[in-house]
Amino acid sequence: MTSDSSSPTATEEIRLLLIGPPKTGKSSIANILAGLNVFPVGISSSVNSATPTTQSRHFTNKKILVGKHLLVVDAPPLFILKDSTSNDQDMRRLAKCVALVSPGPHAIFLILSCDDAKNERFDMKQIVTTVFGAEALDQSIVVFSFIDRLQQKGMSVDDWINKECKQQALLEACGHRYLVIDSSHNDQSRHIDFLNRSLTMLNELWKRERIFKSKMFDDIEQEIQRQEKNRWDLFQKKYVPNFQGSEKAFRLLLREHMRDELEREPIVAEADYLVVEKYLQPIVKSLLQEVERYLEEEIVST
Ligand SMILES: Nc1nc2c(ncn2[C@@H]2O[C@H](COP(=O)(O)OP(=O)(O)OP(=O)(O)O)[C@@H](O)[C@H]2O)c(=O)[nH]1
Ligand SMILES: [Mg+2]
Repeated sequence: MTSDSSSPTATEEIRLLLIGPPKTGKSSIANILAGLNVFPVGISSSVNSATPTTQSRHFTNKKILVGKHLLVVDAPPLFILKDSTSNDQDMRRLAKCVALVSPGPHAIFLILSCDDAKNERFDMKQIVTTVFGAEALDQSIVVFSFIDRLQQKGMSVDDWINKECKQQALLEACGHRYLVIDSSHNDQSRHIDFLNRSLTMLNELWKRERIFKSKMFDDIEQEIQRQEKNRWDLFQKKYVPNFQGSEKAFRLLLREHMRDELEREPIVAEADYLVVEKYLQPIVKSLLQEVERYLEEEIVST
């Protein structure tokens, strides 16, 4: 949740949202992009876990790009919606991530494991379209994790993608943008190639100056701006005297504080939640149908 304090004069940010099925390495990859261990790894995000809703969901890396911040938002797994009692909490977690990445992500990392046949049974293309709209795929990058498992089987990544991977429709819809990683370790020096490729792709998407525009993001952004306005005087008094950058840089700083509050203060999350709830209700319902379909297939195939 905390952000590092260097480079206060950046005026731009790239907002990146990480999504995918459970246990595909989302938080591990978020940590690699953050350059720090800020996202809990290996801790279940399910509703049964002790502190699922208090997990950090965002971090701003200010050192990885010149003149730009990289906001990393680690969404909860999209398919933990196993029963109707979990809906409310799951929606709240999704709502928080929508608010954290407002006014909309420049890019989505869609994280899938090379080692999990279950991934292939979900229609990922349909799921992204359901949650964010079809245009989101234009800004999505597929990330295949667990490539170490392929190496253990003696299979090259290229062979797996060309011959075994069932996500060809998704890859095509994402303009064949994909990355591969063994995210089981967080040694940045061993991820230089992944980081370079990620930043090149993220910059390309950012340069298009296009973020997802949907009614849900428009409404949540309006609500956040309303809350920012309420805090404007207070923030000016608190931060302007020591602030060296432009007004644009100051607005970025203000949003950073808003995001920190959003993670900390349930009351802010509540107001934002009410705004996105009406959009998320049908989305969660539709995801539930997908999970049910998957569970039925699972039973049939076992
Ligand atoms: N072998 C291997 N293990 C990995 C890889 N990436 C992550 N892991 C391990 O898989 C487990 C889950 O990783 P997380 O990063 O917590 O996965 P997640 O997608 O955030 O999990 P949820 O938030 O619960 O859905 C941890 O034990 C990681 O160390 C990988 O590329 N290869
Ligand atoms: Mg996680």
